[in-house]
Amino acid sequence: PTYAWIASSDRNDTVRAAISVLAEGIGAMFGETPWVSALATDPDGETGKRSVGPNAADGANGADSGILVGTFAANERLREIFGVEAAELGREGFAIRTKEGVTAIGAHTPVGALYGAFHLLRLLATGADPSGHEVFERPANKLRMINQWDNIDGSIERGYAGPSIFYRDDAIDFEPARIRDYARLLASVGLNAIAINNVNVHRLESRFVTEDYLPRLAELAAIFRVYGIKLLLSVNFAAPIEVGGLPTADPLDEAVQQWWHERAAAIYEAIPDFCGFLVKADSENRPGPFTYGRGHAEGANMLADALGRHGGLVVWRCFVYNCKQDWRDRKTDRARAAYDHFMPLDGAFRDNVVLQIKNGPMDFQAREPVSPLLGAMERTNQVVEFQITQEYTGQQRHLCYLVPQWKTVLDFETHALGGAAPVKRIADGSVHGRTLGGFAAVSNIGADPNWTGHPLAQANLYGYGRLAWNPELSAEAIAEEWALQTFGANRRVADAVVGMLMESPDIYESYTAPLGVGWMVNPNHHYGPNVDGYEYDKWGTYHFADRDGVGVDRTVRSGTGYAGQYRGSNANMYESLADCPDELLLFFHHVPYGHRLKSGRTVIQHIYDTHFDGAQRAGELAQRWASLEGLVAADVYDEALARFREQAEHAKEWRDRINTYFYRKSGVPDEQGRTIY
Ligand code: GCW
Repeated sequence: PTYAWIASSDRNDTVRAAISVLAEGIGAMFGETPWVSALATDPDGETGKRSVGPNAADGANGADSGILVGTFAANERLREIFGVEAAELGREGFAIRTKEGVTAIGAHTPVGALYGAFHLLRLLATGADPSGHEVFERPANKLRMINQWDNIDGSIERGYAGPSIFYRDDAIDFEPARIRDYARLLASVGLNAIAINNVNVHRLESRFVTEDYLPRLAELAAIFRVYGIKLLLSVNFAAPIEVGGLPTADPLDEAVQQWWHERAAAIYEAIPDFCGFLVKADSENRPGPFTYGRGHAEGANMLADALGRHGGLVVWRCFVYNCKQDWRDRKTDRARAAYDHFMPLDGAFRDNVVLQIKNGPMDFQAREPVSPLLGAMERTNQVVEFQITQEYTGQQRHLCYLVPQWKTVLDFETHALGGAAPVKRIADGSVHGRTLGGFAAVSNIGADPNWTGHPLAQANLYGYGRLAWNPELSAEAIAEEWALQTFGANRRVADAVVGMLMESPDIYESYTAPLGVGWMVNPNHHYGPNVDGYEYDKWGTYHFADRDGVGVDRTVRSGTGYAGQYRGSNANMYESLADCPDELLLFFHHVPYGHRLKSGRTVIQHIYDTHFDGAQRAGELAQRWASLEGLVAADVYDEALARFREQAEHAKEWRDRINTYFYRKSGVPDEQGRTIY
């Protein structure tokens, strides 16, 4: 289709952003940029005659088709087109309808219109019939957050795509245009909140809550605001001491409370729509309320009271565990920790506190069970936390499309309230009638020109946003949307890319740690194989492999009791050696190498087979990508090819190290006699 014009009666930066998104997008797709009505472009709104606005939308100029976009309040024509149907859209939803050449995008708020604009582009890029758009959408989740683990020195904790776009050399230092592009990118998939600094809050970042930094942070907030994205800050629980000079950070101390109240007031003075604080407390050596003999609820509520009067939130992370576990202690289990710490506090948190719970009980491994804390608490707001950055899944040098993993988590039936309670319904708040909930995820972007290092890793950020908006979308549909929008309407490229994305998590899992046992990476940086890297480390995260068997006994009967944290049939399924799914076997059970899986293979043969197979398929990924030479832009092609080649080589190293380790431990030869060193 060609769109001759775009019109709106809104005089608002966000609707203006929607219009430029449409104009640019349509220009890029169809080679002809529509004429934008002056009313819609003039920042002062004093335009008068040149405006076509709603009149053009009446279809007065016959053959010319165009787009009418904006809020119902400002556009009478949109009210007429959608009428009572608009009532269902909520604050961030939108409707799109094409009739007689006019495509109407209507919403109750400017950001709804912006989401609608991006959706129209998505429809056009994915080949929807342009003459018959009829869409009503609203997001499933209220909070759709991204977390930056960026530090003020410009580094990014677990960042694999270059330095930070926000900071440089111990200063907040950014190019507004790049930040605007990021805001637009996040809004294009409907994300609406960003925590702008690492949850490990270091010395200078602890001062972000002071006047030293608030003016610059306000500039960032202003850029994001246009795209409907609100700012959060990660804060240091000990800031009253480290920044405020107080002798304590005890949440029940009045001077401490007063200090946070003053900080909150100053923040809201600078950033009136500030979203809130993100807090990692009493976790991995970060300070927290435990120091003062207080609990998480007392800590979180104190901050919640400071922010609450301004409408702010406290997002409190549940990644709390003993990182100094003694290897002789077979009862302490990191997997149990989040549940053990937080379940007893259900109902103790203020309404403006949200607990942020990692998707699994450990730490973003390629395979983990779903955190049993999700859904367990009935009277506490919860968001599920994913990791888009590929810390344990190949660090954006290996291809690992994470959306299938996230789908598995979201569809997991928790059996809360007796059933029909998958994680996605826990996160959106509907199962327990919570008004606050949603998704959080650690970003995978940096200053690399392509944002994510591996060009195909963009699909993970895209997919995260799409799932946060609508967790019913399939991993494949999301991959296809992304491929068509990224590489253009070339079926051959899209099919190849979708196929590679969809197979990638299985390939990655095949050549890395087997059967859900996890870890087996090099300590600290977490890249590359090291079977015993953490086994004899002080951070002990164990697999207990010896000459007889491997795996962690987390049963109630003879192990750590972790399996008992699940509800109903889930507890029984994981407890039972016979019912535990193969892919999680070693997470829940310690078994001899000769143990037979449901697949019919022994554990040891499974390890050999999957590692040979995974490494081979990793090699094929490189060939499959190579077959697209000339069909995708040369720079993207080259960048990805280099990474696919590295993955292919590195997968062989993984294969050999894992196979060799288990061959030498067990003494059991490969049935097929393949080379194991
Ligand atoms: O995944 C682990 C990382 C840490 C991280 C921590 C967390 C920000 O290895 O780098 O710290 O989790 O989630 O807090």
